[in-house]
Amino acid sequence: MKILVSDPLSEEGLAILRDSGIPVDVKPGLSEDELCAIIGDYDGLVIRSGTKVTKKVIEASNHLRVIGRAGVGVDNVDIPAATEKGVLVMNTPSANILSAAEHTCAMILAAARNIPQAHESMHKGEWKRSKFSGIELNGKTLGIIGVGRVGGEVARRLKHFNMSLVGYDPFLPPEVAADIGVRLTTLEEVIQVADIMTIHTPLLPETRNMISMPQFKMMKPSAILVNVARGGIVNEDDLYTALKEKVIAGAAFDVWCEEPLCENEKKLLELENLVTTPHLGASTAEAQERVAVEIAESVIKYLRDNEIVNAINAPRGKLDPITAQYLPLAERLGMAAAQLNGQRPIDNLEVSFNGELADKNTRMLNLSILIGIMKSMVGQGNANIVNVEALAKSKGIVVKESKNSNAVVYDSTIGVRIETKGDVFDLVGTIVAHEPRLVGINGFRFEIPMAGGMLLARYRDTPGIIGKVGKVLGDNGVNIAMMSVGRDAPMGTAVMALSVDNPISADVLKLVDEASGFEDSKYIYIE
Ligand code: 9EZ
Repeated sequence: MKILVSDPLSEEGLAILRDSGIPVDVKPGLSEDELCAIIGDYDGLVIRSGTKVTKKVIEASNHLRVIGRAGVGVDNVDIPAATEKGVLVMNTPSANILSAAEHTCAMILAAARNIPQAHESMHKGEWKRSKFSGIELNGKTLGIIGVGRVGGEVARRLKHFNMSLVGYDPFLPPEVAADIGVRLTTLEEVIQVADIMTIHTPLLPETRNMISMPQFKMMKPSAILVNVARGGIVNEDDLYTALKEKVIAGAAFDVWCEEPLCENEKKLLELENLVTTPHLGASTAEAQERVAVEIAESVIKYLRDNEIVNAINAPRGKLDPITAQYLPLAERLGMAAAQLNGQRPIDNLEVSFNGELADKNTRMLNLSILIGIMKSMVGQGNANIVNVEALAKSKGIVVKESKNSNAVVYDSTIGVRIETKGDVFDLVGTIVAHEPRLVGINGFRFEIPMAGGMLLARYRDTPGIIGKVGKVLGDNGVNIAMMSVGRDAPMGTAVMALSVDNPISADVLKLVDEASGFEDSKYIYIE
């Protein structure tokens, strides 16, 4: 296993990578072709904003498992290409929060007191005091659009300048807003009442151009608009007009649609009521150290323990501990069902969650079942949490899920039923003593560990069968670890499940079938 760091990364982050024991190469400044030429050697890639991880780079990789971006924005990574290839993309969404909040405060004060303009004038040898007279924050209203982690920290800080805080956020619980002293109201009211209006939303289809001319016209003519969030939330042509025509008094911007600015955006720099910085929100010693440390820790966790934190292209959220226990079972049931089915196309896939699992979020369990199924199909060995949904879809596999809170016998069971032309494999599994076990197939009940080699067979229940099976396997060097049988009635149809320590070849399986009268036997192997 090997990690490539292809952008400058703070020493504290590099130290964590090196301390993991995984070899680390630091090679900043590679061209796309140079990166393509070496990426095949690496399992992890750590970047900041400099490295462009294009589709070409991702396709040139062969055992790359994770791309870690030290920072927030991942526009330098081709996420769909990474997802298709099963490469996890991680970032560090929280490491910049305080730097972004402090920069927002700095920009607000800079704009309120005309500090950059006065500074520039001083440097020209001037002494102009009335021209740069400003406004106090004391007693003014701060409008916060997006009262998330950054917006909340801005609120906490500017409260101490004796500002009144109003905010708009469709996701913030009212009690959290009350706790930080923000009065939540409509977007329209925030726009109308703010003396200073600051934006802290992501850039999304619904927030792009959220502030355009109609909103500028609703703002106070004395208002100052601040954007340290993302370029594009404010329409830049309308910003130009609003500042030029004094529809609002001023603006302070750290972020732009195109960075560095394109020719069309440069007209904004002629406006004397605009204060601006070149995307410096996260540019502090502390934030850069924090992003490096956080990404190093997350990348190592994933490479070493498969634990996913802050992923862009995998399910997010904390996994409930009971659900987590059942993940290996889910994957093994998928593997077993797919191996029994062979390489035939799957016409129908039904999964069921019974007992206490029925009340859980089962998304990760469904994905694990799919991973098990896909991994058992030829050429799909790279199926993982990142790409399995897309892979399954490409094979026309759609999961039909059912849930039933009333479990019998076990606390919880998972059912995986695969239907193929004329055949059904309906497996039921559970966890006993922390161990995944198969407890049923096509209505027959038994109990056998799901690990390693397994022999499953249907036969007529008659005396002596178990002995015959044992003898043939023993004669052929196959050691039986465990056996369990189930049947519909004495002397009826029976099912035998064996756990074996040695692989059973097709030839040996044929001998077993002949000796015991097995009607339908299958050897499968659970990794
Ligand atoms: C906040 C938002 C949109 C917003 C959207 C999302 C976290 N977040 N915040 C304020 N996904 C409009 C106004």
